[in-house]
Amino acid sequence: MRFISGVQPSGTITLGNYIGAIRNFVLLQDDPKFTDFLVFVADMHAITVPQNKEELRKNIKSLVAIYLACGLDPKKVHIFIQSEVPAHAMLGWILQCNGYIGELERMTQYKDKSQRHQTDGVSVGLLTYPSLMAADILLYDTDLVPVGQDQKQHLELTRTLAERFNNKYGETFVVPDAYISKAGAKIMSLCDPTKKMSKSDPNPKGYISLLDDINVIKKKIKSAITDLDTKVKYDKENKPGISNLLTIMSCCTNKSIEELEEIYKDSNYATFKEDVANAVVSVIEPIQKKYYELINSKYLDEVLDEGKDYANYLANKKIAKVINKVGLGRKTK
Ligand code: AQP
Repeated sequence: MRFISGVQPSGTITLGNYIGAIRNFVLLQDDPKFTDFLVFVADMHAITVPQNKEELRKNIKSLVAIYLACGLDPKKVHIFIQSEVPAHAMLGWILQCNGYIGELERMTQYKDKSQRHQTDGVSVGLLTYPSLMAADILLYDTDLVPVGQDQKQHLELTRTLAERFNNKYGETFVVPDAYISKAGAKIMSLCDPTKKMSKSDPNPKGYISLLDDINVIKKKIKSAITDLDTKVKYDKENKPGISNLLTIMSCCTNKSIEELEEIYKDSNYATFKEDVANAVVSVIEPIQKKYYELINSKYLDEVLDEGKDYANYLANKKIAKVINKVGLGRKTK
């Protein structure tokens, strides 16, 4: 079974990206059911909203170093940059031509992001992004795609597009399932716990970046928005801030929410937040140490060159089949 997933280099990777995505990649790379494992840097997705060229390049490289620092092992995983495999863009276009505007307009992420980018203009790419995401997955005949809760809707659309294409042109794509981790799949903003934690949040207090200074991380957690009550209790509706911190702590300590509620039943918020901060730091500190050892090494390019060759090999085989099915260009064998 083949695994593929990616993260956008649209900022510095957050604790949300780590808990919802990268941590699962690291766990799954050792799962014997995956005989082939690919993880990419989704740089073409990042340009759906305005990016500074220098920042983007920096974030691409930084994400590769973060992947490795978090524990992805290039002996088990092929790591590549999406824009270095042109078949993603080509299949993205073909899928766009088989999708409907209404389907794309319904996507929650499009609605959220188009609101946020009203002033600098909403790109067409922001709307059609899910068809490129579908291409990222369908090119590789993947059965299982690990996604956070927030990406579930996009995966549903991928399934719809795959089924539609298969019905129209004959069996071509594997229809993938979502793999959603049970605990802490969705981490919320520290400033507004009703919104997800996002690396492109204009307010840096809302997210914890994996590269934030340790003292900054502690400060952000201590000033996280909570309610006026004093009880450390999981109640997503009435206590979203505390529930978010409980989720974060559960993910960082591998203790269940119930265990944590029991431990902190007589504690005040300040003590609890202090412990959450320490738990987060204990996860992030070793990642930062490895990251700074790697970020300027030639090893990153070696890893990316191998990944690029392998991904192009697989993707080119698939896109050739798709081209023939659709009737584009000249028939190839
Ligand atoms: N807050 C989150 N909690 C859990 N999982 C999350 N993911 C993102 N935010 C959270 C998961 O991270 C993976 C990669 O995400 P992405 O970078 O491709 O896109 P995104 O979901 O749009 O992430 P961001 O951080 O919110 O980026 P921006 O700000 O650029 O939009 C996905 O599997 C996602 O589920």
